[in-house]
Parts: sequence; C-alpha cells; structure tokens
Amino acid sequence: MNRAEPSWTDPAWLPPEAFRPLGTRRTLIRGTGPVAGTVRGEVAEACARFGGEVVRGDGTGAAYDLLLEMGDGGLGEEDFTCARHGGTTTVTASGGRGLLYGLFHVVRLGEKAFAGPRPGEVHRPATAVRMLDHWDNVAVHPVMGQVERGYAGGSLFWREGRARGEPGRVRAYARLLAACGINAVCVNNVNVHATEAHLLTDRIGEVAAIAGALRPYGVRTHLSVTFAAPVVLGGLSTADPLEAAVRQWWARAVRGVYDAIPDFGGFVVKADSEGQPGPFTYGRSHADGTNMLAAALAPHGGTVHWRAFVYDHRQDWRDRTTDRARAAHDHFAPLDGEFADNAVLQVKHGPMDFQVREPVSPVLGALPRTRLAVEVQATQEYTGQQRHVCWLGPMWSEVLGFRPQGGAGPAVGELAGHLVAVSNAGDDPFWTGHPLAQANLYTFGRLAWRPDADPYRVLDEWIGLTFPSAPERLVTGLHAVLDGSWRTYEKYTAPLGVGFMVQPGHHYGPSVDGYEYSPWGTYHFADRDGIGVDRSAATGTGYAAQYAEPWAGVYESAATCPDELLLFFHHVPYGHVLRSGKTVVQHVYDAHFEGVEEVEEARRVWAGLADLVEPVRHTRVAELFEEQLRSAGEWRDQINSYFLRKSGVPDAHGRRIY
Ligand code: GCV
Repeated sequence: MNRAEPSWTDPAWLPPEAFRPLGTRRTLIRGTGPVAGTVRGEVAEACARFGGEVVRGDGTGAAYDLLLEMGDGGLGEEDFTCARHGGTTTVTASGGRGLLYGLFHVVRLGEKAFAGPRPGEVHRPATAVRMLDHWDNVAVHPVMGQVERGYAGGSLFWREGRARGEPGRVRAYARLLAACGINAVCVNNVNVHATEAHLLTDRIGEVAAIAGALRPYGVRTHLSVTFAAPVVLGGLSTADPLEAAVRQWWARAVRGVYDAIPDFGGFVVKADSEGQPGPFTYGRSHADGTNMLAAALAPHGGTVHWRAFVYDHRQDWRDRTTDRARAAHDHFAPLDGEFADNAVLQVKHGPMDFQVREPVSPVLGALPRTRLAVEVQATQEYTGQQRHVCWLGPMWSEVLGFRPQGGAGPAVGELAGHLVAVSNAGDDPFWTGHPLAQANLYTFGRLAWRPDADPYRVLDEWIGLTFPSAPERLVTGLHAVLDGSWRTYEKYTAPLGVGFMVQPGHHYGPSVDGYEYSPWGTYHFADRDGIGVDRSAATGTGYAAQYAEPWAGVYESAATCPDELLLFFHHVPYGHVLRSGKTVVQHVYDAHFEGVEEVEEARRVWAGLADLVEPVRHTRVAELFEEQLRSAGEWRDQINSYFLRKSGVPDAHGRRIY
C-alpha cells in the first residue's frame, strides 16, 4: 500500500517488505565468488533496512539464525538443501547459484523459515536450462517495432539501434528472474534482421555488457543468430553447413564470442522458417545445420537451441492436403538420433502457434534420442496482449503433465531438459504492461524449476511475495481474478480448439475469417453445415496419426476426442453433440455469453480490492479491465453472429445475437 509511484525499479515479486523476516535476523554467510557476493549484498541490504545483522568473520562462537553456506560437494551447482535445527535455519549449496536459489527459498518461506524444526530437504531444478527468449530488435523494425509481439513497452536491452546501456535495469530484471529460478536469457529476436546480425561479431561488446549485468544473478546470456551469417557478415559466397570455410568461419566467430563472454550459453536459431535463411538453400538438413553450429560451440561448452517451428508459410488455402500442424513432426521426427550432444530441439508446445487451446505437439513424444526444449509464450500474442487478464499457469501445467505415451510413460516435463518462454517483459513501469501478467513470468520460472508443481500453489507464492502480508480478502480476490482467467479467455474467443480467429497481422481482437483465405495455413473451413479441420488419419490430413497410442486413437474419432480440441481434429456439423451433451453451436453461444459474464465478475472483484492495492497499480488494472470487457463483448458478438448466420440455428435461450 505504501509503495511509491512505479518506475523500472518496481519491485514486482521482490518488494523490500518480502525480506523483513530475513532482514530482522542474524545471518552468517560462508561462500565465495560473484554470485555468493550477490547473496551477501541481498542479505546486507535487507538487514540495513530491517535491523538484522550479517555476522562477520567465520561466525565461530557467534549466534546466528540463518546460515547460508557453500561447500557441500554432493550437490549440483544449482541445488541447495534447507533445514532447521536448534533455532538455526541452514541453507547449504555447492555453488553460488544454489546459494542464491536457497536465499530466495528462505524469502518465499518468510517467517515460516524461522519457526519450528524443519527436516532437511534437497531442492534441485528438474530442468537444466530455464530460459527466456526476448523477441527484441536492436533497431526498430518497420513492422514489428522494437519488440516483436511485445506488449510491455520497449526493450529492456535495446533502444533505437543501440544497447540501452542501463546495466542497473538489466540487473534488476535478472534479480526477478533468479528469484523464480530462471537461469538463461536470449537477448535478441529469433527473426534476426540486418542490424541484429552484427551482435555476433563486431557488436558482441554490447552483448557482453548485458551479460555482465545478468551474471551476478546466475543468468547466462544466449544470442539469436542468422544462419546466413557467414555470407552477410563474413563475405563468404555460401553458408553451406558442410563447407569447410563456413565451418571455420563459425568456429572463429564463436571464439570471438567466448573471448567477450566466457560463460556464454549458446545460440538460438530459427532457420528455414517464415523467411529466415537455413540449410535448405544448400540442400542440407536441419541436422546438418544444427550440428555445424553445435560443433563450433562444443569446445566452449555452448549449446545450440534449434527451433522446430518450421512450416510452409506460403500455403494455398484451396489445398487441403497440406497441414501446417503436421509440419514440425514431418520435418524433425525422421532426424531423431542425428543431432549432436550439445544441440537441443526447441519445440513450441502446440503444433500451430501458441493458440489459447492446442493439443500438445506430437514432436515432444517422437524424438527419444534428441534433447528437447519446450517453448511456451509468456508474451500474450494470442491471449489478450497483456490488455486482458490471462494467467497461463494451468495451460502450461497441462502441457508439462501430458504423457505422450499415455499413462505409464514420462510426462512432457520429464522429457524436456530445457524450458523456454518468450518473455513478456519490457521497459513498462510494471515490467509486463498488465501488472497481473507478472504472474505469468513468475509461474513460468517456477514451473520450469519443477514442471509438476501445482500452478495454483505457485500463484499463492506469487501473491505472497508480491503483496507481503496480504489480508485474506486480497488473496481470495486475486485468486478469483486469476485462477480461471485462461479458461475465461478461451470461452469468449475461438471455440473448441479451432484457433486463429484473430485480426491478421497484429493478432488482437476477433476476425473470424481473417486468416481463412491467407497463405499462413490457419483455417477453420466453416460452411453452412459445419466447421473444423479434419486431421484424422481415415479421412483427413493424417495429423492425428503423428501421436503414439493412446492419443492417436483418442484424437482420431470425434466420439473420443476431448471437447476442447474437437474442431482442431474434426470437421463436424453444427448440431454435433459434444461429450458435454450440448451441440457445438449451442456450446459456442453459451461459452461466449459466459466468458463475458466472467470478465464482468472479475472486474467487479478487482474493483472491490481498491483499498488493498496501491492506487497506481489498482488503477492500471481497472483501466485494462474496461478494455478487456469491451474486447470480450466484441468477440462474443462477432463469433456468435457468425455461427448464427452460418448455421441458422437460433440460441436455445433466445439471447441477443446480431
Ligand atoms: C518471432 C509467430 C509470431 C511471430 C514469431 C513466430 C516465431 O508466427 O507471430 O511474430 O516470430 O511465431 O515463433 O518465430
């Protein structure tokens, strides 16, 4: 309530108050190195504010409440243990990052960290790389602007062609990321334009400066590179990955990168996709391209994240045999086993493009001999563009819990060694445009650390940290606004998994036929009788057969396909009866009326929290709710009118449809 006007230092989930329990105690810190230095600084600052003390020397003979200690050889570099005996809470780690994560664990526990005995618990991340990809351009792009699909102001790193040169801002960002477990950031857009290509070589110093600000919080820097770099930067006549001169060029370029950034994480590559260059130009495969970069990075310990988002983006809408959903599996499944050890295939969680509802990508179950990263989208391109409340925790949790081989097989969260989100942060005073979108960033980090975590518990954590000592009414209100917000968004937008009924280009707001006759491969095929895409093996594109059993069978038949994915997999009549017992068209009407009512209710709940949230934050969210409600109403009316006009079936409840 007493927070000042927000600035880029808006503390988000780390307000000073969250450190009070720790800051009033006596803490002994044993550890060396830069990240341990960060831990020392954090504790010292909290103590200076709240009256506690950092115990000096080796602590022998001194009394302390908290021991943060580096040195246990049995743990991984990011692991830590936490225990409490005889009035002392002890965090033990083998490395600086483990110590830092242990510190933030204590902050999350708050007073509970210092109460009663606590049996020793080992905490270790389930995934090795927990990365944010920034789709940030260095130079303002004429169409996509400074941040492609960015809804939180400008870039944290770049402004109008140059690095911002604001290490304090970057460091503050890294601090937030470390507190939810994120350990890697890719600092530029996967669409690598002319200016950005130079970050790899003559402008690596700017990247190194950013890396320097991320490093104290244990965050490693990655870079998106263009596959054509040897041509556009090196003056070579080819970028053929099997050419010796090309391979030497990359090896030299990578050496330069590591000279500037010794702990550089590696490259992110979008190749042969949506106009980006790639190995196909030279008749080579994705594995050839990936492995060439992997070979250049290997001597330095770097990794290449090669994206599987590859499809024909110049499709003919008349052609029903080409199915964009099939593309990633068609391209990559045959290459399983061919990728180098330090190559990771980065797969979007669904087969299309971050729609509010998609099946889990079949690629995630199809490459057992390939290292995989799952990519989700925190930036809300298709989920309300940070003008709508849409907390994505439950969706991501469903994806991570999906078992491609069915019941006994591993979950996606176990199959993927790396988790990646497209970042939703920018230079907006609240970091994420919509203040409640911070919950998405936080939840991503925590799910990346523990993919099987309960997302609602993670939301509790976010609420507890962001609003320390929040009264029960605030906690309940925030849950009421956020818990169901993804399903609410789904209700008032494109129905039953059909996707892409958005305005072309910027992707905000409804346009039912906006992409219906476009080259992007995103169609719904509505006619007077029915709607949906037949992706069955028997009569459709065969996409359903890209899954292993039991899913291939489940999705193949409209009778067993889950309702929420029905129109993704099947073209059905409007009168088709869903498993819920409703017809498709009545479901559409009901869902759209309900969705808007739920937004009205969330807006009402938020209004009732005005006395519990600092005014500037409350006002921002309240204003955004007005826009969300307007937009949701527009979605409802356009979608319902479209279905009424196509089908001629009236609403069973006689509500107003246009
Ligand atoms: C960075 C979608 C988005 C593009 C994005 C692309 C990708 O198509 O609309 O803006 O490009 O995905 O993931 O590469």
